[in-house]
Amino acid sequence: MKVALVLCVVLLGCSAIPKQERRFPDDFLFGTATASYQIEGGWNADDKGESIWDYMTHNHPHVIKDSSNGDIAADSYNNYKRDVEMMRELGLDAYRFSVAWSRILPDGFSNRVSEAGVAFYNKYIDEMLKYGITPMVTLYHWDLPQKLQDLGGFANPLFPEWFEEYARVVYESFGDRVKHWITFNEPREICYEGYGAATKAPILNATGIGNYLCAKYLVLAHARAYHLYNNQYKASQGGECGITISVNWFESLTDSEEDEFAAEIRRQAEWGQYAEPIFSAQGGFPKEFAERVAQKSAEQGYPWSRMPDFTEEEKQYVRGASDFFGVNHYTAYLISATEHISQYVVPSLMDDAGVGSYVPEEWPQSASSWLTQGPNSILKVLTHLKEKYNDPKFYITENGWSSPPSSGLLDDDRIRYYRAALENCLDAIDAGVRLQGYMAWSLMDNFEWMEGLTERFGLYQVDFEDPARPRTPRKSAFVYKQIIKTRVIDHSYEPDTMTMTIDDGR
Ligand code: PNW
Repeated sequence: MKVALVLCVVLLGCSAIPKQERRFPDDFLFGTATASYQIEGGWNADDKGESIWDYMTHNHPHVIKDSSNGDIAADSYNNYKRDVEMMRELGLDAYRFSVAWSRILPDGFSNRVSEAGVAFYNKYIDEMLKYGITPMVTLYHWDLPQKLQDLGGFANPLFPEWFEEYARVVYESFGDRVKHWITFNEPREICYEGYGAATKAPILNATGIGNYLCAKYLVLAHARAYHLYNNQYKASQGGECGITISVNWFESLTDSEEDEFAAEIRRQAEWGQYAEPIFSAQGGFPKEFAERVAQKSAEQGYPWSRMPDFTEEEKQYVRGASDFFGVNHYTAYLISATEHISQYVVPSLMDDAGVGSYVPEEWPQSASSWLTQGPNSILKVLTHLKEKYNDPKFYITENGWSSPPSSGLLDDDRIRYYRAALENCLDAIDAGVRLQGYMAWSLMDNFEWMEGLTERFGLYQVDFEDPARPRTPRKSAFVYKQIIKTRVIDHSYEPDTMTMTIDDGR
């Protein structure tokens, strides 16, 4: 058996195209991603309103590891031309960034639209288009107007209406030039970390309750913004609208049935909650996990499940409401039904899931405690989602690797991570996955949320000590540039200089 397998691999290896020569399609979109609060600064420039990250970092500075904040960040509010110059240096096809809700609508509602806010994004977008770079815009990357948080934020049943009105202003303002829309970035991090824990703003820590309320109204809000685009803008503007979900890989520790089921429960708890209502054939929250939460809620004396159900009408409205599946992928875990189980707060999502997770020591570790390089995890994610959700169109909307601030410009660990991830993208394309693009996180170092400036994800290093926030390319920037230019991953490529140029006259 073993001999046959080895022979098979050898023969396949000979007849298949050598890995080095596999090419990305010409229309594959190579890009980088960023988010408003992490790069822009200008937190109160012109008439911008306060966001939940402004509020939290100003009122509770110690929740951030180094007590830093995004008041200035990489100062893209003033450095936007340099940002676009970096995109040209890399030869990017696309650039994913987010719009700050409170920069466009200072009060959160559409009664007052900020002219200065709209003007800033117009300049940014026009500068990209001037050089043939396709903008991909996220409507919401975590910076809710504080005034809406004061009213309950994502836990308020009216949230979907507020979001729809904000989306309308954004489509009206930029939709003549922006053709790729992402409603939300990472529902899990918004709902679980922000409402069901205290690891992101608004640090509500309403464990096992707030996260599920948020999940329901976020999904409904997404569907509203999707239908609005579809019904009122798509025909004239001709773009597409989807959502980005963080899909880390959760694999069963052993091949026992119990562990397989435990891994499935954890996948449902982490991202199935958001993917299932939108992308599955039957709609609604994932069945087995919802049953678990309902059962635990009953045992705990709640009169209803802590995970609110969708009505049939809501299920219908949400099902199929996305033109593509945006995947943010970073890390992987092995899941067990009986081993490595921690004590969790009751009630909480992690207690509801009730499974153990494990990361083998041999998986390379980044500067972020949660981020390791598991084997072939992007390929496993993409083929799993393709099967489960009937072959949707995909973009990898984020993927990246962190290093400590002291690590400098020679980032071979980041290069290793990117090359492995991109090989997986080619494998996925070979396996028939409809993968249309890849956005590296991130164009440059930025404010890494609760970790402040202590973890760096940039292809470009940013000097946060210097008021001008100068950007310098890391070695990974040159390697990514070479891949984009040749559409091939050459594992032996070494840049012969660390000086950037703009090629192709772009
Ligand atoms: C993403 N996890 O967050 C965000 O979209 C970015 O804004 C962020 O800077 C980047 O990844 C790096 O952290 C994540 O625990 C945070 O698996 C946590 C996880 C995944 C993504």
